[in-house]
Amino acid sequence: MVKLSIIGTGTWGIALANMLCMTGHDVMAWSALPDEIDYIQKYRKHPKLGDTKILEGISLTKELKEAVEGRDVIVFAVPSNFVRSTAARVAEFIQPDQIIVDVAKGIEPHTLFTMSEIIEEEINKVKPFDYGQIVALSGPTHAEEVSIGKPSTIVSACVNEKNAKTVQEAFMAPFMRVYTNSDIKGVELSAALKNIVALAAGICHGLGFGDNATAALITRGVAEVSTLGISMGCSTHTFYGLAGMGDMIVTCTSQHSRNNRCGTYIGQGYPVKEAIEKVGMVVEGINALDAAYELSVKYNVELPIIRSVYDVVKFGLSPKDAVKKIYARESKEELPFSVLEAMHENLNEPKKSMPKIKRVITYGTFDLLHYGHINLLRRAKAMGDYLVVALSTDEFATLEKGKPCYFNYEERKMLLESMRYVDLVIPEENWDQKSKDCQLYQIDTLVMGEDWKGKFDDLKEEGINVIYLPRTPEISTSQIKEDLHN
Ligand code: C2G
Repeated sequence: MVKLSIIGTGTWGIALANMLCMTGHDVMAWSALPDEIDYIQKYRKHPKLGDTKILEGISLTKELKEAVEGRDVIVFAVPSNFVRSTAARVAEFIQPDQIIVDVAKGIEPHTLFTMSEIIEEEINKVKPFDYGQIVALSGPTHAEEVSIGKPSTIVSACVNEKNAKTVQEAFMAPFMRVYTNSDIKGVELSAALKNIVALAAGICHGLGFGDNATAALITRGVAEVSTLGISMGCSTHTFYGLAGMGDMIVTCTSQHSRNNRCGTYIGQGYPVKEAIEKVGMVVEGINALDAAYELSVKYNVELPIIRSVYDVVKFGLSPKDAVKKIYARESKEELPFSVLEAMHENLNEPKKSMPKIKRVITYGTFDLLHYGHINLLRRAKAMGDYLVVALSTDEFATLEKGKPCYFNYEERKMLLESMRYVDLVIPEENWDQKSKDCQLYQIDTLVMGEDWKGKFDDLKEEGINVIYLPRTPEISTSQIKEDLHN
């Protein structure tokens, strides 16, 4: 039995409270609105959950201190734009061993923080709180269905596998299957951006379009979100999983979805403000638009569907014209989305207003990583925006270079990937792969220490900028080995 508190008694908070109570956990609910607590205390119902009974076993409180202290898990079920203020208030009472579960779906404008990043930042202003204590719980789960025990699935995402599993066990139920995923960034990005695609689906619905349009939006919507997510270092699989594709389907095809309903009103011709009022609840897709647009600029990724919704909502573009604009785009391949294709797609159409990403590559063994290597990598990164490091495999280093490594390839790769200068590590298996690599990774500049001066000038004929940088004197891996040996 786990002691959980639900912070925020909206439809989703209450649906989860009911489920957790039903499976035998100790559940307490808190709201920032005291009269919401009074209403629930009196009627044991939620005004927006029909006649679903709120179980007696759920205790209620108006004191945040009581809702946090002594609880194992604190569930943030407030709207995304209240996550920061709520985290700031919770920070005073939270303990380092407690787990915070966020179920709000959104991305903060300007900071571009996900919900878990906001929570981490706010609490760490007051006391040390590890990011691994924060779990994102997200998936294809309409509150209306969960609150009446209809079979559902959801993802428990956290960088700390143990905490992801703790939350997984707590939220498993006869009608709820929970899956863990370590890619919390991808899960939260999907959760926020699918709401915008759902607005688009509603707009098409409002324009009288059919299932073909919905299917197109779901498929291309997932492709857009995954392109952006992969460029941000997330895992492809997340976007084609429950928190990505799953949530996209359930939100784009269901009238339970506020974003879908709001989009439908907009498609029918209602002004945006009126459409939101008619839904009468928070429309997270609207709140996520600024951040989505800023992310597409920051990562130089084109998001046609999301951008169209942005133009309709922010600039008053008519839904019909938005559809015309999308259909007038030049024809394209349906690329299987990976980082390379994503970048390649952007390279094909360098944006007028967006600078082309400059890509740099360098090669090395990088064994016993030392500050001479770091100096090289820092200067190489400064030559562009994206640094690929081709790392000598164990075989190549031993057999071809006669330099057996102390750390093996995986260890040397992990060290390099932990560095903020390095964006991608690929294997260097032979001396002759440089030309192919430069083509494959759209490289503009190859950088090497000057001990290689002149060795790679042939690449200049292929339009590659070849730069040799001064080595850092007095330090080398062989020197380290010698000193240690003596
Ligand atoms: N380097 C440096 N200063 C040092 C030591 C190394 O600038 N004191 C640079 C090297 O010039 C090289 C990079 O750091 O550009 C990686 O060094 P090594 O791991 O020794 O790489 P190396 O064995 O030279 O392999 O195909 C090219 C080879 O893979 C390069």
